[in-house]
Amino acid sequence: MQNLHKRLFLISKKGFAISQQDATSYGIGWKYSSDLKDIELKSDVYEIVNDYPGGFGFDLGGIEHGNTINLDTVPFNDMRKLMVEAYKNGGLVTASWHLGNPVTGGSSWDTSGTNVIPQILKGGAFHEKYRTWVKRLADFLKSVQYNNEPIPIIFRPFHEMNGSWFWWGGENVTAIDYIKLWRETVVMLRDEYNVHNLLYVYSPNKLEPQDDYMKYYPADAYVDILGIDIYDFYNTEDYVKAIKHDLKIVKEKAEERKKLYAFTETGLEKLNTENWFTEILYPNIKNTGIAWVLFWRNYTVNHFYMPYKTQLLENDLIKFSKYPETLFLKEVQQIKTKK
Ligand code: BMA
Repeated sequence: MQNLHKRLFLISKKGFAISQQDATSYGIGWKYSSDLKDIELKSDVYEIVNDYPGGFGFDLGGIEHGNTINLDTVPFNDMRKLMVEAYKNGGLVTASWHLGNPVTGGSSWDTSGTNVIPQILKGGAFHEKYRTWVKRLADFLKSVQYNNEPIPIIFRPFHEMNGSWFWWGGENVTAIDYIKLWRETVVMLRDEYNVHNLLYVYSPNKLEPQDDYMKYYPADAYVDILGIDIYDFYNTEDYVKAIKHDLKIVKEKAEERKKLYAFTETGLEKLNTENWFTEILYPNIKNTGIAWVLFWRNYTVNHFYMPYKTQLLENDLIKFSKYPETLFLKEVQQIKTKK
């Protein structure tokens, strides 16, 4: 883990790793298949810039149920291979966890079960169930191995907790309960289930005027990296303002603690704004000190965040990829620590 941490530090000094959720799992018009022998890893980004993203995001939602595929239909067996490939090739591996609601049995977005957290913490009626869920998560995380060692993974659970769309956030919880859930989960993973291949990321959503970035912060001992998720909802002014304002706070809070920080999710769905990468995003993230920026997934022509061949921003992505700070895989893999 120290090695990954050092690499992230070195990356943040050079620029930021351009990353994408499910970059190699699927894209527009294709899906990874383990049946195809010797298939080169595919990625929409690769088709355009002749290089893979420097970071690869995955989502573990569904592992808690013992499912064989995640909530976005990626088989966990494929995910494991793709994570190992990413690591072998010198890329970063990040994982979010859109876990279900343990009390109602619904999804992450099911906020109908009131006060879920106290019921799954120690002493709660659903605690044993939650323990089983964390055990399944732990088993998977430990099973992602290269040379018989679990690979280092940047883990970003319970994200966007300042919003109220997930059962673990906003109006559905108290900050105290959220913090307890985070800490209990970390302790369970680390001390009970022996998971030692994670760096933990705290990642609120874009700050609303009343929001305090630190409100749900579980404490320095339970967090390795600070982050934030901000999307452009076709409101450039608002997006740019939020990036400037929020990243400044993230940077400040991280630097006070000597921690790394990142732009943990962003994007413009359908990429319908000319020169979005070079003119809107880049000027606002250059020189900020973030270690990576993660674009969301390329699922369908109505839900994608990186250009694919012939898409409007194809050339803009090429231009963006040539900037010194935008680190794709070939650059990220050169950044090594001395052993
Ligand atoms: C959301 C959307 C959903 C998806 C979820 C988890 O932002 O992309 O379609 O299920 O992330 O990946």
